[in-house]
Amino acid sequence: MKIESIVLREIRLPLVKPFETSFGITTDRRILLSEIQADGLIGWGECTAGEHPYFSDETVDTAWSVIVGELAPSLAAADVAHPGKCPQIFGRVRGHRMAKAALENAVWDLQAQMDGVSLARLLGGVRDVIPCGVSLGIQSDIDKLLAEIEKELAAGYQRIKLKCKPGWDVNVFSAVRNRWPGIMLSCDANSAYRMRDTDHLLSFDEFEMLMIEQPLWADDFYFHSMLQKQLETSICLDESIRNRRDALAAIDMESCRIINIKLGRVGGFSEAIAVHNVAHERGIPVWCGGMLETGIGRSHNIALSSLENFSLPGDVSASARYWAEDIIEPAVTVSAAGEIQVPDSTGRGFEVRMDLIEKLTVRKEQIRALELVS
Ligand code: OSB
Ligand code: MG
Repeated sequence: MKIESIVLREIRLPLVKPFETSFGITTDRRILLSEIQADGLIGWGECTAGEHPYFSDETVDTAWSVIVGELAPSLAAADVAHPGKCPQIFGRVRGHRMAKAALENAVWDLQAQMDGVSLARLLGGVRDVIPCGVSLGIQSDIDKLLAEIEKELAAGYQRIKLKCKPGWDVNVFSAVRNRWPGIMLSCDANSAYRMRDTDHLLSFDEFEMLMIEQPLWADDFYFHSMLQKQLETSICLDESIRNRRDALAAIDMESCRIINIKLGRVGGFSEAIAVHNVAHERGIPVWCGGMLETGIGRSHNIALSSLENFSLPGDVSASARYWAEDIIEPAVTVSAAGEIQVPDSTGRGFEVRMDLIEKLTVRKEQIRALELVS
């Protein structure tokens, strides 16, 4: 494909309710969108970098700078024979995986349209529907959380994940388990604990959760492995897994028994598929994480989740849980069985609401392939 132009935009979108994790509260999102034009078609990407470098070291601003200064010029100058070539095209740039994913995923979206197949099919997906769970942020009190859980279970969600941190953990799990002894439950610490908390973490076992996500340092495998040896509950790694090699190391060291795959965190669809495949070969189930995406990132998450080894409910849920108005049409909805239908129409399977995006845009920059040649 011959890329003609790359448009970057920043949009602002308030969440319908604040989302609190062990590293902070998000109320309004700043979201970087990429729009790549080639052969009369447009592919869309979404950068999952946050407003602050708290989940990862990338932010909307670092991604913007690296895309404009490095990645977009390299992509516009390259002959992109297949979207799987993107990691090689971006290979000189170290790190900045969320920035890379914002472009690579748009190229996959374009390729699916060119081939006249669904994005899910292009990626090798086999599922018609994907199982869904929800990630519930830290609340001001337990009763509020119980009311949230009640609502999400009634909506059909198959798994409840509770954000936790010291002071918002066993007391909360205990209240939830008392009320719902049988639900599929997990927790996510976003690396809020240390090895000195080992005895405390071992006390989580009594709540029979499906997994404990990223209890320790964001860059660690060794101490997670030490912890997993003592813990009955499976550890799931999120932040620690940046690529296929990390997944292999974590699996071989038994640092986790489950892996959360996020497109941005691993640098795009190519690496996400590689992580999926290596986990599949070793019998480690995966699920798709979320980063409070708009419908564009959400549609990419749905396509990814259609791969065979995405056998556990992910954090990909309905648009209305995040946004009063999503920027795609139709918005993402979840059935009473807690499933999202994987679109089988061409490309990502959702229309982009250009009028709304224009209205929400606060910053825009265009990189043209021709300008680079001259
Ligand atoms: O660790 O999974 C995480 C949101 C922001 C940053 C990190 C995480 C999350 C979530 C939200 O858990 C998942 C969602 O999009 O619903
Ligand atoms: Mg997580």
